[in-house]
Amino acid sequence: MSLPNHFDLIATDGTARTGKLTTPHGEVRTPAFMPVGTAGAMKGVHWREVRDAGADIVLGNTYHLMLRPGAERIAELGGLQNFTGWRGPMLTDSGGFQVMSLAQLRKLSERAVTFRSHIDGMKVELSPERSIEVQRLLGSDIAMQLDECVRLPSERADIERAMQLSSRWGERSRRAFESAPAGYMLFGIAQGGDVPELRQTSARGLVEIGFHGYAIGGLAVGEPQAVMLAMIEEVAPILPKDRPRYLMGVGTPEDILEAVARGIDMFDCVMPTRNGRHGVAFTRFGQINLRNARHADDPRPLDEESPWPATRSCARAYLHHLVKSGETLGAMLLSEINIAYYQRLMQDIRDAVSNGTFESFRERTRAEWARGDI
Ligand code: PRF
Repeated sequence: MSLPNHFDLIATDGTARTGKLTTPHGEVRTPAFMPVGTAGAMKGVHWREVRDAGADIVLGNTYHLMLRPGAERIAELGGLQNFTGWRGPMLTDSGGFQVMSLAQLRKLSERAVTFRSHIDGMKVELSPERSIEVQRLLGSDIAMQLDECVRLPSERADIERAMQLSSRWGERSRRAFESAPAGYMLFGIAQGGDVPELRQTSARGLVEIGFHGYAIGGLAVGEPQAVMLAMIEEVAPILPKDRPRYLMGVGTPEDILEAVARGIDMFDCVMPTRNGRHGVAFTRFGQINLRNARHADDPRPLDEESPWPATRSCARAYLHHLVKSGETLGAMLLSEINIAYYQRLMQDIRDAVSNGTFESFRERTRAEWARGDI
């Protein structure tokens, strides 16, 4: 039986789309970028700034939150929104990414993945059913199915086995989600590595099961950008046009622009905050490494035309100084500046799709990035 649809497609421009996803905690304008707050916190950035920057939705993580502080505890404290103070929509990842990223700490079986906690070494079992239960305890607006993400390059046989396991786990996740209250959503995740045929099989299987939305996983895991884009082109046409499509863990501003051009609606990535902590700013002129000595005497802001106060007003020399001295504020300002840059990019993308000018926007933006910092 097909699930209710909470996504409204507002406009399309070629294959690019803009729309609105309605969740129990508010609306999400798409294409959307979801900043990552893995353990219920955006690293170095207050929710206020995340909201002011224009983010409608943020991401949390099942694996991390179930270990600490624990899903049952968060449920007793009124769910993630009450617990963290972020009042808007939240999407939680299922733990499927940790199957890859914590490969040394886990055992995989048909039934479940068993982790050795990276915190205290305790054994924790995560089955598709437990992942859904945890995500429901967290009060997540959008839950993700448990899947197995594999690194690339990998042998075709390993990619196929993981894809098929992910399909079966998708079915179990869907069954476990049946009793969820109205308005809450479950997304399936397509796997299949860099093999077009496996990507298609995976996507068809998910559509057959039926989800509120569809994610593409297992990309941006070591393959060249051209391969990632080719895989999106295999999967997107198979997915129902009226449902949201989410490319997991992507990416650079350029990846996002190219994926939107191929019909993707949602993204998440640690890049704005992680690169910010490492002294790198995202700007209209590409990435700028503030550690570089050339900024030491530069009184200019990163971008004097930016609407974001820190981007427009902080001297590059000051940011350089903060980063070089290891001041916490340097990481905070750059993380905030980067989140604001990503959100501004998404707003510009949405406007361009609405106005039917996405192609010229894409060309202009790429030319600006290519020109570089001057
Ligand atoms: N699966 C899950 N989360 C993810 C991924 C995936 O494949 C990726 C891949 N880029 C990021 N996050 N569950």
